[in-house]
Amino acid sequence: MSFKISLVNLPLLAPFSSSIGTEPSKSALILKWQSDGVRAFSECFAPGNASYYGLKDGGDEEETLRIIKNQLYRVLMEKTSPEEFLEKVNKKLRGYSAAKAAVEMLLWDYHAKLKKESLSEALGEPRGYAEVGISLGIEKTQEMVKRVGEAVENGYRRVKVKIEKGREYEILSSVRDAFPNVPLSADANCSYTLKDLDALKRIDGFDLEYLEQPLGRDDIVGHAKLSRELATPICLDESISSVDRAREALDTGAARVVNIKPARLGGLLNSLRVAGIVRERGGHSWVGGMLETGVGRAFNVALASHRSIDYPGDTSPNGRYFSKDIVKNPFLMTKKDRGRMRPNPGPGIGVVLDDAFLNEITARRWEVS
Ligand code: OSB
Ligand code: MG
Repeated sequence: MSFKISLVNLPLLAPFSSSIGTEPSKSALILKWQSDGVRAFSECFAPGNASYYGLKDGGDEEETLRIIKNQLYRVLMEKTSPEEFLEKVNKKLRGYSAAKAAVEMLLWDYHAKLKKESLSEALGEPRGYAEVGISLGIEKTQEMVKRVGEAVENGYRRVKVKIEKGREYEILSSVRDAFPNVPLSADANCSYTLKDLDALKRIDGFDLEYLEQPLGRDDIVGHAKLSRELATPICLDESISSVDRAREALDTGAARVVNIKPARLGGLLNSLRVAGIVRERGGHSWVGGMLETGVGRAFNVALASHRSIDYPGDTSPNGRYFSKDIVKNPFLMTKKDRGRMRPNPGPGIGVVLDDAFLNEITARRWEVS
């Protein structure tokens, strides 16, 4: 049995900007667990800038590592189901969703590999493919229009553009003028308040699929009010910090659409629970992303292939983010795939790690015993 964790820093093809800030590169913890002849992998969101991602429940990198090594690893070694794992760790530990998610996903990969099935089979209700959208970071308006055009050309099923306060009308009107029919959404990453209602009403006529997370992450009541004022459906991302919060968002009318991120929800089981709740209530869900490396991306694509998830996600192929990734079998999407991507055939997440490259970009490493 061995358990290794690497902190990696992977250069992005281009810096990624939102209303909160700019990411020059992607950092993540890669978890490698070997047991019973199985090599399981997962990715933990490295929380240097956790508040940006609406994951401010887990401290910094050191604290995340400490939690994984001192608390979660002990429960992992019991090799329980993901469900039992969550029950056990939630009794003793609040928050730390990203750390819990990373260890929970190791268990999914481990059990699927033991049974020699793919992760998407292990999750159940496999559709066989994920529908793929793209998330475009904040750009100068002309550059944004150009990038939307490239995304349409590449067959993406939905284009999401990041907006920021004061530039929402300019960005969206320019994109809509150039592409009147593209399925379009806008992500504000919490940058508005209800005082900005007039500005938000001005973009209500652009026929967006949804407006993602306009208000603060704790403002469920505000989003419910805003939903009553706008024809555009509200999608929540940062606000969806738990299964209960997702139910509250649907039942109060704060959201009709939910962005599901395993790292924010404590893993795949909770992600599926949220998707189920949304489906029962007639809402829509999709799998978001946080610029994951090839390891986290394989989990996201498998999840996005679950039948309960009905909208295209932010699960673009690896090459949209990185010139070289830490896996040898990146996802590809050519024009003839028309915005669909198959999950890996497995076993488990089915990625082949590029150990030499992983080594090259590893800033720190730990071996847990
Ligand atoms: O708000 O959905 C978001 C990236 C990092 C943090 C938050 C978000 C995003 C994205 C990019 O929109 C999604 C992706 O392509 O991985
Ligand atoms: Mg978002």
